[in-house]
Amino acid sequence: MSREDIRELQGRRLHKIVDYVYHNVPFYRNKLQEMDIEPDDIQTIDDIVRLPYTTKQDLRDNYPYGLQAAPQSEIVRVHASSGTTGNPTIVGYTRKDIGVWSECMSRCLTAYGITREDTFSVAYGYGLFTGGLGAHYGVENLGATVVPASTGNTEKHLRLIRDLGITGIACTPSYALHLAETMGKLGIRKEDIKLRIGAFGAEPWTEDMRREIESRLGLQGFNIYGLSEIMGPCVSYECECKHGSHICEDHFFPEIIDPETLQPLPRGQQGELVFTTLTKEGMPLLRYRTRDLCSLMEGECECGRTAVRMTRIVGRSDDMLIIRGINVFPSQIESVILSTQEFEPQYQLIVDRIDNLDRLTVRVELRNEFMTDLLPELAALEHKLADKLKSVLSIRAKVQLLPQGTLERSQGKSKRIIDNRKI
Ligand code: DLL
Repeated sequence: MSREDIRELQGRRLHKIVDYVYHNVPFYRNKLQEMDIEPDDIQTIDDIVRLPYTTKQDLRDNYPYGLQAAPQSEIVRVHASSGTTGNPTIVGYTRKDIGVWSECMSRCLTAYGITREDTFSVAYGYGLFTGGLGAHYGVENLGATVVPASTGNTEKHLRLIRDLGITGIACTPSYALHLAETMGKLGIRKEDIKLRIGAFGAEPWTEDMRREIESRLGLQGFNIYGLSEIMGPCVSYECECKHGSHICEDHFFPEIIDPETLQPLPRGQQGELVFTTLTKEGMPLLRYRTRDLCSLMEGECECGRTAVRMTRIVGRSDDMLIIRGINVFPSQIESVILSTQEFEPQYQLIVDRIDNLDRLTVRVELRNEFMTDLLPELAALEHKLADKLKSVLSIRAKVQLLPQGTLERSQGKSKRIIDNRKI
């Protein structure tokens, strides 16, 4: 489509979605009424700047279904992503939403060069996380053969990659490196496998990592970006030019804003990425602040696609960490520690990458009255905290107990996070 036609389509869809949320989501109706905006005031895509922002806090305040627009009888699936406190963010999808998602995911796969002839392994986690099922439906919709490998069980997965002649794979970039390493241990060479295309995302990665993965697995690696609040994987994807990721902007309208002033920034400037869902029925969102920092790219892409491109994510405007593809907020760890009487509210989080897998170590001070010389008792305490953290974060952390008063007390902002990964 020409840029003009895209903008015209976006304007029409924006008007429709504003009208839809106005009549179906009290949260938005109240906000729009407070701002004195009627759905008919929004006619073109340029009018978007008049609309209110939506934040993760809004989703939390309206947990679980407060922002849902469709009646529950129309919701065919829910996914969830981690919140900054105990409450996850719940996202409901209608059948049409699942159709749009699958279609956009198939678009990504087609851009990478996947066809019906391919056998494609989905090695994102299946479950509440959107990675597994999101990619799965896209592969099926395209008509390629899907192998729902999910995460874990790396050796079995590698044997399947070899024995089934799997040609495409979707997983986090760090898991791709882990696969390469495990291949070495099993004595499988890259000449023994047929992988040719990888769809890597769910966490930040660099050009250096791309080169490393490509050379070790013998494939072409492409970026895939997305977030559960907006849909899941498929919001943007790289084409063969591997120069920025095309946004499915007929469904997800992007803006870049200054995270401090909340003012929209001109094309090309780096800031916080904001999305408005233009067609979603289950939980449509107006101007959702992703907290991801990047910029939108000027100009046409050599591949011929006219959809706007975004650069890689260069950081976050909050303190969220992505560990093994799972979003972790330090505040979640803090509230677990604070709810356990044995520990001081003094902790430090250390993230390392060992054998290409992320490791989280939580260093925490044990209160004097609980200090003991008995190693089994200390080990039991470490286990207890690690179990509690696992139930909240869905990943296992190594807990390291310290005597009370060990960690440096800071005057200003405390340095609680040490991220040793080079990404
Ligand atoms: O990570 C969806 C997804 C699954 C995307 C599989 C790609 C592949 P969430 O768990 O809600 O959803 O996490 C969303 O992950 O706001 C970014 O901070 C980060 N993220 C996702 N993809 C990329 C990427 C899924 N390609 C959050 N590069 C987002 C950098 C990414 N960061």
